[in-house]
Amino acid sequence: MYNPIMKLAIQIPAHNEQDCILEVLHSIPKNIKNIDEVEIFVLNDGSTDNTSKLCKENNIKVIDIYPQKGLSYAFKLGIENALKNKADILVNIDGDNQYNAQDIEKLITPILENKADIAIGTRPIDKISTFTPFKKFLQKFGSSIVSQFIKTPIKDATSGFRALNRNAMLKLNIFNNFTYTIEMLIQAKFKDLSITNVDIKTNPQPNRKSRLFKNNFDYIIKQTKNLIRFFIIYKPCRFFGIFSLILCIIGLLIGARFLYYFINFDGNGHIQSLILCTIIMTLSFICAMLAIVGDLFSINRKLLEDIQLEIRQNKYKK
Ligand SMILES: Nc1nc2c(ncn2[C@@H]2O[C@H](COP(=O)(O)OP(=O)(O)O)[C@@H](O)[C@H]2O)c(=O)[nH]1
Ligand SMILES: [Mg+2]
Repeated sequence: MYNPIMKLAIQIPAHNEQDCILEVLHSIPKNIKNIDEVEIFVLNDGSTDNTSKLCKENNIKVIDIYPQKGLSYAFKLGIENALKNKADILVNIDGDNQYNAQDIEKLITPILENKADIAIGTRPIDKISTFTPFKKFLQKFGSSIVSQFIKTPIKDATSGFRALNRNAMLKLNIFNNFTYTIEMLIQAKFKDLSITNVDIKTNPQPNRKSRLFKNNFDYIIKQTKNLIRFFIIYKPCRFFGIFSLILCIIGLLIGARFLYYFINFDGNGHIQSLILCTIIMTLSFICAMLAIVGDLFSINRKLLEDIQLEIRQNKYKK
């Protein structure tokens, strides 16, 4: 049922995690069922504390990134590293010890059994005492928007505890420069990668400051910007098409108003309606053009992605 040699890569993105990183490293199980080889590496991104030093002292491989390039960049680098080292499965677990590493075995089971390409560790959000009710709401609301967007149930869209098989590693191509979590799910949908949710446990955490978001408001702004951007990138025709249609309807109504007065009241006045109608119809036309151009671009992107996949498959042959 399983491949003879199964290699698991475990990557830990870390930015100033000297207080937690060793705890994470020590909690990773030594033996994992159906896994023959494990490679652990820390993606130390621009840390100004002793994160890198502590890991090296404990004989853990560290990929140092200086200056800081952000979580998405580190994640992408981790995928390249895992592919280069011929890993069959890649697990990402955060360096803040939020996730219980004992669940790695549970997380990778659907991947080992070929039931999914990507497994997302679902936190028991309601039970996390350090999350305020508003943060809990935001997490759930965010996941429901992503689920609707990709028409796949995702219980914890921003979880940093997730596993990918080789197929997903080869196909994913994260390009935003902030966080990979939501983009990865959206790309998975458009690249026919299957996703499953796996319930996992979290560790009790001190009330630490997030390395990614300043506060809830910052979280909302950044994630909303990201979602709009993904909508434009992955569904340009629908995004600009909706705008074009709305503007067209408004323009037609204003135009009809002008015509009504023009025909019934000797054609005097209401020239402002005509000007407004022209402006709105022009904007509608521009949006329609953007929808078409965006659609052509996305076809182009798909072709480039096919080429990239073939290059990667050759470069990282097992
Ligand atoms: N490589 C890299 N990792 C980061 C960066 N910012 C945060 N991280 C790591 O990403 C993980 C998630 O960050 P965290 O602060 O726990 O975010 P939160 O759980 O959303 O509050 C942790 O392991 C951080 O150390 C960054 O800029 N680069
Ligand atoms: Mg965290």
